[in-house]
Amino acid sequence: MSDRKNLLLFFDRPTEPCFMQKGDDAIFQLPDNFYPDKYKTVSNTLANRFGENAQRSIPVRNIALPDLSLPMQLPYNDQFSLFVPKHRKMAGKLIDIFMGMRDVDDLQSICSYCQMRMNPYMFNYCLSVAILHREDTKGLNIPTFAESFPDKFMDPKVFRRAREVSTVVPVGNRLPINIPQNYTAADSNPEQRVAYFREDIGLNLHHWHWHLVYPFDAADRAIVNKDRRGELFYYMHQQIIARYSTERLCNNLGRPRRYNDFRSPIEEGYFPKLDSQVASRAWPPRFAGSTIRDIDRPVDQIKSDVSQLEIWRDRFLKAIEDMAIVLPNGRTMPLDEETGIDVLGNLMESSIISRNRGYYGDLHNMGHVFISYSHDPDHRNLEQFGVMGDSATAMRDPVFYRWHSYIDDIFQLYKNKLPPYPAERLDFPGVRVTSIGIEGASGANILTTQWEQSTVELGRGLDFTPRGSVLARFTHLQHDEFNYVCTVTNSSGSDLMGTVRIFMAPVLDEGGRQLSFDDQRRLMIELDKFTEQLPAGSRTIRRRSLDSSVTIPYERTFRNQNTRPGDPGSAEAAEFDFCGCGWPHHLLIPKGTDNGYPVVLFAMVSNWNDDRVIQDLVGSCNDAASYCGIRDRKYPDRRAMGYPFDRPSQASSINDFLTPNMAIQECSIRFTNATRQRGQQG
Ligand code: CUO
Repeated sequence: MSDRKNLLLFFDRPTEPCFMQKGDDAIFQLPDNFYPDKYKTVSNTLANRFGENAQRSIPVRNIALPDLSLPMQLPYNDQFSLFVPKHRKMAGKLIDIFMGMRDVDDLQSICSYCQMRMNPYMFNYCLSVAILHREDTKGLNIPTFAESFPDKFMDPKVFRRAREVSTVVPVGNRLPINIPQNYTAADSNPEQRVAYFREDIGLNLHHWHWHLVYPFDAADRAIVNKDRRGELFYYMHQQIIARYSTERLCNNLGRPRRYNDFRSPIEEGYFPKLDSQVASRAWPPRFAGSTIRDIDRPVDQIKSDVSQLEIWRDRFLKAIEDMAIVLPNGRTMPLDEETGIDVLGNLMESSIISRNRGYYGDLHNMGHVFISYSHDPDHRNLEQFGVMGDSATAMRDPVFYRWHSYIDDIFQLYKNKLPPYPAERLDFPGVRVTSIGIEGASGANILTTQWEQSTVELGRGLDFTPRGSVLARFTHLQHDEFNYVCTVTNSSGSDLMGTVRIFMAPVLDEGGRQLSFDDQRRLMIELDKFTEQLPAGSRTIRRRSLDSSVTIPYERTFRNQNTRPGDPGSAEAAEFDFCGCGWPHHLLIPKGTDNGYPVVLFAMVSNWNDDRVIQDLVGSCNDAASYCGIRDRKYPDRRAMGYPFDRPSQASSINDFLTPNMAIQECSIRFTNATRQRGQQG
């Protein structure tokens, strides 16, 4: 049986054929018939040439190949998008093939065959999904996508310099290459003020990883049909919008305007300044004032009219109006209080568990597709899609947030139909939260942020260059770590368990006026959620910002394949692989302002008996569950995601909303325009 760890070698230098060196020391020994035609005549020479230097030669089993014709249809050098229906089908097929391999040896064989022939982006995606979901590969840690395909995350100038460095300078003497900050547009473009957020490498990795953990399509329904998946789609993206809106407010910009009129031009342009190394092409831009147009691209098998989007949208609105959806058999199914949001989320994502794909169509995905082809809707210029077409790059573009604001608005229409939570569904009798506050580096209730520089490894993604580590240094937002301090009184006379829920929201709108409670509620950012014992009497709960249930530690966002804990297969490592999904910790706190940006901090302790989900959590990664769920388990909170702010309320202000088990505190976020190196604490 071959070592399953070898599978990870397929992520190394994705366009170099796998008979060349992979990883630090290995080559795959291929059966003759596995060599692509262009190499067949020299297969012996190649095997000898690359085999000589390799310390480890991995024999590949000669298996009967399954029918690969569908995934093979995607040209090697094209872009790959989960939002394009045809690509989704091809990927679904390839995932099924990978999932269906009898054992690791067979999987390795099929991978070595596919790696040299198939579109590298699609291959990488499908193999990642398979490794995450196969029983015999659980616990293997797929490398961070930014290392395999750094070209999706950074300025292409870096690669030229990286090639130069890796060719000229010996390993060990190489200095990191600087990636400039804010290189995609001039400072005079107001949208540029939040480029640090949109173009953050960790943020885009999180989004890519989220969609990897929640694939749309596979023959094995279990891979797709995860607990409350549709609701999580709504909630994770809702939180993106709340967070981005807050970043904008900190930077003197209005909240994102919904993209809801498909006939009017999109004001914001976006010039990505990214190159695809696989396609040897620059990512196409979208000019300011572009309008989406009917798409007819035979190569991508997409023919769809803008009016189709409007039809689907109207069906969603009708379903929410009626609080019932139409099923394929013509009957209706009510959207109830508990599961309605999940049903809507699945319809909107249009995965295979959508209740009626035929009727509600593909609104969310096709929105991405229409926008990403607006520069070449009929392929007359032979251009590929723009960044909105790829989950690894979509969040770079301002229009992403306008589209998702609209999607979110549709979900909110449904939430608005639900009755406000009555006091008894908010209160926790006997439990009183007497205060919540922040112990920060600069004093009580002050949060502090600045820039930080970190490095990411490029060596694994630099195909056809000399080997060895090449680091790129990039700049991102960072906050100083802090503690939440919450005092709670339990006067019930007996010990209780509570769930502490911590949120934060802006106080003022773009005009400097007090936000209405309904607006503020929609801007609530989840910071943390945890279970706590509440012995009779009073106690002070201290909780570190680092332990947030929405974020994953910095090291996991940018993890290096070589520096992971434990051996693959160990319990420690098993907890690791799902965990690439999670909000990057360095973006936990919005940027704030030089003078201190006012926010309200909110804490609530709810009754754990009403929240808890009984399940065994041993051996699962559960530290970023709020936005990502828990692998193979139920979502670990029975309440609606976003509770208690997921529904409108009759309260006129946040003060008015509070029950005794809640408390608020005005805080401020102070930004210092200085840059420190990672490792220095401010
Ligand atoms: Cu994540 Cu639209 O779903 O990008």
